Amino acid sequence: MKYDAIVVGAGFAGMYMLYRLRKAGFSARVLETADGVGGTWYWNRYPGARCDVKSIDYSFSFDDALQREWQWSEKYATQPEILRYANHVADRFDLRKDIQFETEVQAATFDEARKRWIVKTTQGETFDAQFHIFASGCLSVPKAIDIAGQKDFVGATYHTADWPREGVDFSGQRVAVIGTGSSAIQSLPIIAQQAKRLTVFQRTPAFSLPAFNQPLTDEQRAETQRTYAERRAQSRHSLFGVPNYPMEKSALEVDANERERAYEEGWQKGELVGIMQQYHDLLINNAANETASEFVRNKIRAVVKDPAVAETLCPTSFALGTKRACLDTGYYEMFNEAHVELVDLLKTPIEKITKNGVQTSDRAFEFDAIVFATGFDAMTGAIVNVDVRGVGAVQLAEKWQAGPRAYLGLATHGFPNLFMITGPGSPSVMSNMMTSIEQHAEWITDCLVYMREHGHALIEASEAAQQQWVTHVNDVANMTLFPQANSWYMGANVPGKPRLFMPYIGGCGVYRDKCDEVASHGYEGFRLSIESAQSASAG
Ligand code: FAD
Ligand code: N01
Repeated sequence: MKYDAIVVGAGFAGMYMLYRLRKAGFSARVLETADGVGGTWYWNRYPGARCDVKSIDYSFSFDDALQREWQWSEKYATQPEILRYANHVADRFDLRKDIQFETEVQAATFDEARKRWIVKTTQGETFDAQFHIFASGCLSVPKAIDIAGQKDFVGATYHTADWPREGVDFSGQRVAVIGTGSSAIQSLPIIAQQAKRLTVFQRTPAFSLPAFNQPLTDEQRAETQRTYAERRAQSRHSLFGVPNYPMEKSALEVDANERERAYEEGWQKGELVGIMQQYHDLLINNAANETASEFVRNKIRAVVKDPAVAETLCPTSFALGTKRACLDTGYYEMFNEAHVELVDLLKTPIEKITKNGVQTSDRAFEFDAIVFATGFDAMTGAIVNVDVRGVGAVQLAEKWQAGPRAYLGLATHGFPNLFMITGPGSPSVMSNMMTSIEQHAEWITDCLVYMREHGHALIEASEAAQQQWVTHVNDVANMTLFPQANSWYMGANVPGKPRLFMPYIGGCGVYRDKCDEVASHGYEGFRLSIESAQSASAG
């Protein structure tokens, strides 16, 4: 079957990519493993799953009517509400007719003679397309569980990123949760309400801030509608894809009382950027950051009644914000409940999972259920999972063995006519992903239109431009505290994965300007060729 473009994935990125391609007159097929749209929000159905960017920002901005007709019910929408939104978008723009569900892309090979991508699925189908576009997600491949004995356990096991559709009732059960990242921190307080006994296995404590989630009032909704255009414009030109707060001062140029007042104001906002955008040097200066980190630690100490448990929950091995912070509702309060226990794996590591539970270096635990909240093979996992072969049949996974290399995070040398949405080297996971997804899908579509108008059949990132961009991405990261943390941004959560800071931290606005400049200079840094490709015709 021939198309202009094959798009891998029907999350928000794949859906919007399809919308733009169709609007520009390209034929496209979206291939999706799941049996529905929504990506992240299709798979992550664990109790308590919500967005941590305000719903009014974590939504599409491209269609004013869509923006006006969809009313979010809460400051941070739940997973079911976001999944309903994804389905609404699919229906509203009649996207499903070009999405093929229950279809997993297994291999994509660039046919050099025909200048086309041959895409094969696990189900045995083959597609033929001029362009191959990854919209396969940055957090869509759960990290392989690296704890021995998982198969020996006779009770039930769950992964937060592959949660049963029908939900799970933990009432009366002895439950273990392994991991204390965002997925765990959102789900634990709800699991605690059901479980007879809950044991939290923590290796590295996370910084978590209160969401202060609440229903949106009619007045708030009206205000959002009144200011939406301006708000969206600010987001597009911001640091993190949401409107910036002004950051005029250094944390070190004010006295402790003023800092305390500023951090408290940031804390009360109930937002990831609330504290981090009080001062301009919190992500670049360890001493400045330490003032904010200690503020949050003191908040933990004030809530958790047992001082030893509180200290165990206080992160000290990385700076606030350099591993993705979490937003919670009642996480630290939960540790004051008698049936909740915290196990510090830094003191007593897990040796293995046993028939009846978990064996640490000093104790055997028995459980009815184990929840793995152990995270993802982030940013590159879904791309290298596909056997992608470019010029000279070189495999992308092999080429990226020492870490991903991409020009603007959009394309990679040696793989012509292949694009990535929110790929490594773009703001991606450092931003409100909706802002970044829209920007990439629009840029890619404009590029394809340009190629069509100028008779170009091929586009490929040049090695020199890619090298320059990769160096710039690293240079900017190295100006910050991010590389000091063992985070999934660095690939540090997956054993054997190369360590380098994968997203671009220069800011969404700066990055957008760079992408626009590249386009306005005739796609500078890309090699465009007029060699003819076989024309695509659907069917
Ligand atoms: P995804 O939503 O991950 O969709 C990718 C799709 O590709 C999936 O459906 C997958 O099945 C499919 N796919 C992958 N490989 C293949 C293949 N080989 N063949 C066929 N199909 C394939 N970001 C924010 O900005 N704000 C938030 O509040 C936020 N909350 C999050 C909460 C959770 C629990 C998680 C895990 C992530 C969150 N994120 C958040 C990040 C989130 O992933 C993005 O916001 C966004 O949903 C990504 O959309 P996407 O379409 O790029 O990828
Ligand atoms: O995954 P994580 P996540 N033994 O990697 C631990 C987005 N998201 O699914 O840090 C013991 O953050 C690991 O410990 P350590 C958001 O971008 C958003 O929670 O490696 N423990 C860590 O504690 C987020 O950042 C929301 O020492 C092991 C945890 O498991 C990203 O997705 C909600 C272990 C994994 O934490 C990923 O979040 C959910 C082992 N062998 C997700 N292996 C929102 O709130 C891993 N761990 C919107």
